[in-house]
Amino acid sequence: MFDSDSPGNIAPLPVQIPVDDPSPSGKKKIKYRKWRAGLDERLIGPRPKNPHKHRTLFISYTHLGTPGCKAELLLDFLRHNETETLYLVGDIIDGWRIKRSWYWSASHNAVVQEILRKARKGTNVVYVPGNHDEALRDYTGLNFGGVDVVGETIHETADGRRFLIIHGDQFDSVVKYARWLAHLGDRAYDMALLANNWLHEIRRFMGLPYWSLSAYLKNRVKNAVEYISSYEQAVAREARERDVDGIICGHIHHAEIREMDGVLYCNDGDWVESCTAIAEDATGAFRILAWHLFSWEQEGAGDGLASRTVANAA
Ligand SMILES: [Mn+2]
Repeated sequence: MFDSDSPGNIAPLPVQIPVDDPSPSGKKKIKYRKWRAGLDERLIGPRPKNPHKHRTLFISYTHLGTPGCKAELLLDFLRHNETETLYLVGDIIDGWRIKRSWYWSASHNAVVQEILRKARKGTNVVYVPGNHDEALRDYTGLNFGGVDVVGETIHETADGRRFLIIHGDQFDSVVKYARWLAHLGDRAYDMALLANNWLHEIRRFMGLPYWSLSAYLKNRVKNAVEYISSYEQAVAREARERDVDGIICGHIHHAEIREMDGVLYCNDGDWVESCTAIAEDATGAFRILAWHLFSWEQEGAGDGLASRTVANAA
């Protein structure tokens, strides 16, 4: 009855419905090769047998989509550290950059895949957007591939303390009141890094020792230290007003765990320069983890977690 030769048969669909590839291995193999192109075998090979276990991990400022992102170190870190809950505390993907130029590589892809894998394997992944990925703030309350997007949230530690999880640009008057200025700063810093490379080449040609323009410029920012401390004070004030035990934020690329007037200020740093995260253990204690070296470079250097353990303060 459904014989294709029968009269009155309906015309074939104009679009070809894809059928299963008879030799999936071939195409998949090429796709897989493309996906892992340029990645070190050790980043995609067998998984570590004894990953570090945490109750909660907090990371921010990974800036996926920019060449500055230390995606390979981040991938190595994610593979070697398991957690019940993973908070992505903003600036995970750089949306400002997407508008100008887009940088994406196999390692950036692998980081996203690894985070989604964690979500699939039972990790509770919570994404708190920041100012660079502010477009995601329109999607709070939604869940993408097991990742919950929230505007801000409260995290309860193992020992019952309550922490406000927020990216932190809300406390930064520069970003809040003069966005163009922040954009300018972002671009100026890129230019400085680029100029730094040229300058280095010229100086080397002239037989002069290495001198970092970007480091020099950074040091010239007279109020940088003052800025950080006033930022921290603003965050701590907010914590007291909200009646929480502390705040965990990111935004200023400066990892810190510090008690400030009865509240605990925690900043999980960044994955552009310092490669840091904040970890909560089973007792509710926080510490800063630094993953400056790849796991295979860490042998003989302790457990690889160059960290500052912080007692259950506050
Ligand atoms: Mn930020």
